[in-house]
Amino acid sequence: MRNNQPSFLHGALVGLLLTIPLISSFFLANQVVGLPYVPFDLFEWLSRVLPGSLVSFGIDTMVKILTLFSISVREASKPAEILMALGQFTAIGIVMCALFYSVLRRWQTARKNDLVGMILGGIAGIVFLLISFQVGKYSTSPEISAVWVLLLFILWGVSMQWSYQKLILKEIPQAVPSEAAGPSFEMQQVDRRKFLVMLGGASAVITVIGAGLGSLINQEPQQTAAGGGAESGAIDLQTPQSQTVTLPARPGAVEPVPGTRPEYTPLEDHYRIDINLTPPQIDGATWRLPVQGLVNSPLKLNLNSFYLQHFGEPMHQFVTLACISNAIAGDLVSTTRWTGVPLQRILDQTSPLVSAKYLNIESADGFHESVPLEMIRSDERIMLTYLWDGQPLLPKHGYPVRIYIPDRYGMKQPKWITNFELNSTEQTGYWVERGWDSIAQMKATSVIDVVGVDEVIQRGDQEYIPVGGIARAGARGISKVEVQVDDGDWQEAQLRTPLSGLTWVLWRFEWPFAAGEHTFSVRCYDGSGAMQITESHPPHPSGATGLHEVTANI
Ligand SMILES: Nc1nc2c(c(=O)[nH]1)N[C@H]1C(S)=C(S)[C@@H](COP(=O)(O)O)O[C@H]1N2
Ligand SMILES: [Mo]
Repeated sequence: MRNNQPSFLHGALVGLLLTIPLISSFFLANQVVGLPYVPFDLFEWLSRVLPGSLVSFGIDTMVKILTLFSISVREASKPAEILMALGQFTAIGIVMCALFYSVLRRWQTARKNDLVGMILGGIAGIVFLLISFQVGKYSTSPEISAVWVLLLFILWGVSMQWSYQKLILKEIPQAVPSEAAGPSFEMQQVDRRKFLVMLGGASAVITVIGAGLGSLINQEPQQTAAGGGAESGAIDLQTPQSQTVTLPARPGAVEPVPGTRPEYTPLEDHYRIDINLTPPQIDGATWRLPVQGLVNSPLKLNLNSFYLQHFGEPMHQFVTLACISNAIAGDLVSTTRWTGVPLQRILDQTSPLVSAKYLNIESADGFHESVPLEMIRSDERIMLTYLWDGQPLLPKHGYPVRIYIPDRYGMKQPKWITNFELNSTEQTGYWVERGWDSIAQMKATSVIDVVGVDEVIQRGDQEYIPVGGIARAGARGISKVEVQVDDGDWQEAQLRTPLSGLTWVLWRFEWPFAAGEHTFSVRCYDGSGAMQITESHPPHPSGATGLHEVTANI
């Protein structure tokens, strides 16, 4: 007997056609009113609860694939993660619907009871809602979020079952018993196809509307710097600083070779790395930062604490920040001007108890780190930062405040800080728990940005090709950069005066022209004269090392 029930594969197809508009509806409501974006929440939640080695492996693989295709990791890593998140959620939808159809095929009672799809949708809704609450960075009230998420999932479940009914080939009472079974069955096959096409059409329409409207509206997070109207006094906190930062004048400084990356990264180009698909959205007006734990007088900071200078004059520092996952010549490194107040000034006001040894830091996204108080006491440059490039931190870069710790990779430096707790014990950092270096001191590295084959310099009757790039060693500075061409001697490059002792150094080397194919290598020495590690090692677990080489045909 031919089976008139829809198959596992029909289920998979319907799952696809129903899950995509589900995603787009979540997206639209998220953009318009900030309701939970369930597919993203699932991805973020998994990346937090799965074992660190697995997550690191996933990130590594992604970076490798992007690098293999010469795609900028800085630009593509978030989009790639977003694709993975959407793909993952769609796959779950497909599998669930396919399994559901298999069950319905075998289980007639369920098939006849319309409530089954609703119940399935409801259960999925509850599970995903709990996940969303776990990730929990939404501004809408939990009740409204709950109603919305449950409603959509129930609708999704009901649609699955309804589609199932539509796809059944009905036993039509036969007028002419013998022959009619064939053609009628085929006509119904045509109806089945028509239904699927119609479902596909509806799915496409909802998807396009949701995605289109959603991206048009794109709810921009609140970016005012105000700190609690009542207490604040009438001060315009919107533009606390001039919008443009003046770089230090360095008359006579070595000129960068054209093609070297900008010494000061335009803010919109600053790399971004964090455990979120969408940054936590913190309302600056209601944001409070408790400083508590083993202290005599706990504090509660708000943005006015900084704008009204409760802790004195702000400090400006040009800083090169880098991600520990960055490959030697990778683009997860950028430079801007950080403004904040030394953390020690804040801690002083709390009169810490002698038993307090660590500052444990918590962030809105569940990220956390710990800094020894000893380190904060001995280093004035450790600061609570609220401006980048003279402007309030962008939401993706940690608005309203983040910490700065010299000489450490980004993984030690939380953004979106929501709690400071002084404690006698250290709370192991987020990435440290996941197998990365607990100190995470920045490695000395140097990179060739450009071999200036089109920038030939004529001096006397000798032609030179300028070669340029960066060298950095955290807060230790760079004392020397050397370049080697082919198997020649290492020769000293010229160093451009850096923006500060905390930034990269641009270097320049003029190489006496010789036609043919040549390999250029670079190495650097930090401020204490220690040479960078030349042995190649991948980023995990303490930051990449090795020589950067570029081959050019001249
Ligand atoms: N709250 C929070 N802070 C965080 C992270 C994070 O995931 N969450 N990532 C860290 C890492 S790994 C890096 S490299 C830097 C990157 O800062 P940026 O994105 O502003 O360049 O932020 C750090 N601070
Ligand atoms: Mo990082």
